[in-house]
Amino acid sequence: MEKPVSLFKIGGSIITRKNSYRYFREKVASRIVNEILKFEGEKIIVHGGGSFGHVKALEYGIPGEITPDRLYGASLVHNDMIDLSNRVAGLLLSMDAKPYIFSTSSLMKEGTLDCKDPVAYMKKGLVPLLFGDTYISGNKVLIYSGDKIMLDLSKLLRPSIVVFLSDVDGIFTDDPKENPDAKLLPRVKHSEGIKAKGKDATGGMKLKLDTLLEVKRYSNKVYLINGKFPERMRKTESQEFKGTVIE
Ligand code: ATP
Ligand code: IP8
Repeated sequence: MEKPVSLFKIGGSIITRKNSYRYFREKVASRIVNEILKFEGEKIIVHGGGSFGHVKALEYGIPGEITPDRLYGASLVHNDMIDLSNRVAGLLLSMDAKPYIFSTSSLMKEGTLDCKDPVAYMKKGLVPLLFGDTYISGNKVLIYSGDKIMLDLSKLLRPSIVVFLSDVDGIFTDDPKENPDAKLLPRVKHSEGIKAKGKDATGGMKLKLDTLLEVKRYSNKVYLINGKFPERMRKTESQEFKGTVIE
């Protein structure tokens, strides 16, 4: 019998302080991975960039055409992302899980992410750990976001549950950090009427919402949950669940 597969994206906004370059929130990350490990069956964890990815990507104008300066930026961001991944992997190891980091840029084959190896390693009992990353394609320096990785994995694995963790309670009618009147949407079916400006190097919440809606085509259970309260991941079926269900 096939084991259930769960996919998790730990948003960079929750495990880092997004505006302070390379600030890792170790305690929050630790609580998140601890909750993730309570899920039965096979799992893959993806994490985003936060201040390990977006600060320097924006500073060096990534994505963009190859220039010596931008190549330096790509190298720097890639290295910082490996550092962030190592920190997450360290937490998983300390909890006796078996993380296995795959560098996204090394899995890129002509613009497509080759997920064969991460899936094969998952089937052996390891916990593949992937991350949003810079990569080079043709004459461009590009970014493959953690959200896109989640979509690729969802298409391939048809997971029983897909959880995106971020630093907000879910999807709101508008950015809750900028608009105090924004209302939390417990269910979202389409992006119409939702204001979501993208202000990081990969489009922020705007692109995330489109990706979440696409992920929903490959999994019955797709959620956006606040990573400050990771125990909410186990309450998705209960009345008191707080977060957004993608329908
Ligand atoms: P990263 O991209 O670094 O991995 P992440 O995946 O956690 O981070 P972001 O791309 O930073 O997520 O998106 C989350 C942010 O989106 C929130 O901090 C919030 O301020 C902003 N946002 C904008 N519009 C909305 C909205 N309509 N509902 C909820 N959050 C929104
Ligand atoms: O944070 C992009 O991944 P995301 C990470 O999931 C980088 O959008 C390298 C900026």
